[in-house]
Amino acid sequence: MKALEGVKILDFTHVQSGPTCTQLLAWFGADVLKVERPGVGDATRKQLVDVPGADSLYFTMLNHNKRSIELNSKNEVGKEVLTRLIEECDVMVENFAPGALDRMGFSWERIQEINPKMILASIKGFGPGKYQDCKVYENVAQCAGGSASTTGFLDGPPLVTGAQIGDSGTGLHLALGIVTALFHREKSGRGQKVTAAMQDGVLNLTRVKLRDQQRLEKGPLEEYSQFGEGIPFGEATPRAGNDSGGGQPGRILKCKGWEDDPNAYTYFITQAAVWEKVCDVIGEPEWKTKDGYAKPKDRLDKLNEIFARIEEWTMTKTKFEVMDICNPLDIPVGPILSMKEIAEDEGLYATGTLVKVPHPERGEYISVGCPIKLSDSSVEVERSPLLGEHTTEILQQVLGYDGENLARVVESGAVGDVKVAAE
Ligand code: CAO
Repeated sequence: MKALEGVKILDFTHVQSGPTCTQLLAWFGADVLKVERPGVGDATRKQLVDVPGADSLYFTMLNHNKRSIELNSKNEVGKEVLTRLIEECDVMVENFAPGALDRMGFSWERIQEINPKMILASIKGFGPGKYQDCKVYENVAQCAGGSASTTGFLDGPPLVTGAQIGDSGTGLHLALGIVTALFHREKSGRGQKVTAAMQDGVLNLTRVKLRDQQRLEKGPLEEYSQFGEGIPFGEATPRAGNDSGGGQPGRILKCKGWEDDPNAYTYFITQAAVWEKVCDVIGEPEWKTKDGYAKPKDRLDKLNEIFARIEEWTMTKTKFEVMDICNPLDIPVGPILSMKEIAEDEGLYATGTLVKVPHPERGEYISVGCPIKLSDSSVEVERSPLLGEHTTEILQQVLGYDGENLARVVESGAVGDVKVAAE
């Protein structure tokens, strides 16, 4: 039995943030019913198309293990079907623009009337306040959540990261809110509203930079490279390049082959506890005891010289050789892996972190499996549904529409172009 077996999710999500949340719940065993506009569906189905006529990777990689029902929630019969879905489901998840659900006629008050045990989970760009009505996308959240202003190099502009911390990050936050509310419902017997704002999610993931903002008010941030370089601090947490966030000096350094390979680099941390081993490995054993080098604080104004010397050594090794040499010595290093290298890593397939998924329209594709492993609730990644693939099945099996009633719903056009076999 899967951990969330028996939990029904009314999945009204689209694009990335909401779908990542409901995909996780589906992987843990919930029955996720994805509601999509008839004939159109989630906009990502047709975004960044690589196989003409087939659902895009953008869609397929975010919507595994779900069932799809086409439903126009703005016409009368559609509203009736949606009401039945709210009655039958435990959780409703949505990431529409602010106010869209109210405009559809399904306010939180109305949803509670229909099903007092319902948990309504929503992602919005901002929480209550001056920006609450804004539509928000990934990079807007990264900028508003403090990530962009603290990412990049001191002499360059703010940078957004490749990791989708605004969308997928907020989806993760919402998933935790949902299972917490389900746990609470076991005791209280009531549903509740769960909201996660993308700005808040990004800020939560960037909290060490708010830590530094407050430390900055008491004096310069001594572990930042700019301190050792004698560059004065401004009023706000600065961009710190590739400095490590935990206070131990770290940099990205070139490795053998860097001239031709844009990813022939390693991360290298001169962790204080293993400084002596670092000195031995790079061939500077005298730095272990030398004045100005032996103590972490004394090294801060020499980090450029020290890392230049370490880089002289890393440039004689591949990033994997650096890992093989340093790892047994507890010197923290990490190869910069390209997406190509990751996609070819057999070890990640063995753990289910990467999966190959067959698809009737596009053939086999690679996806990221469930990154969270439960020993008693295994995950089998199933392909994403075609648009409306389960419309009849959901109307009949989940909602109990049959015979004339089913024909009435289908003929109304509320559920798209569905063919119902004569009884
Ligand atoms: N039947 C009928 N109408 C439907 C429907 C259905 N099954 N599904 C959606 N609609 C309607 C909505 O009700 C809405 O109508 P109104 O504008 O009349 O209220 C309309 O479709 C458009 O929905 P939307 O405003 O949510 O979509 P958008 O493409 O204009 O905006 C987005 C997209 C993501 C910016 C917006 O949804 C948003 O801000 N969401 C919250 C934040 C978020 O999740 N952002 C991350 C997105 S991933 O980068």
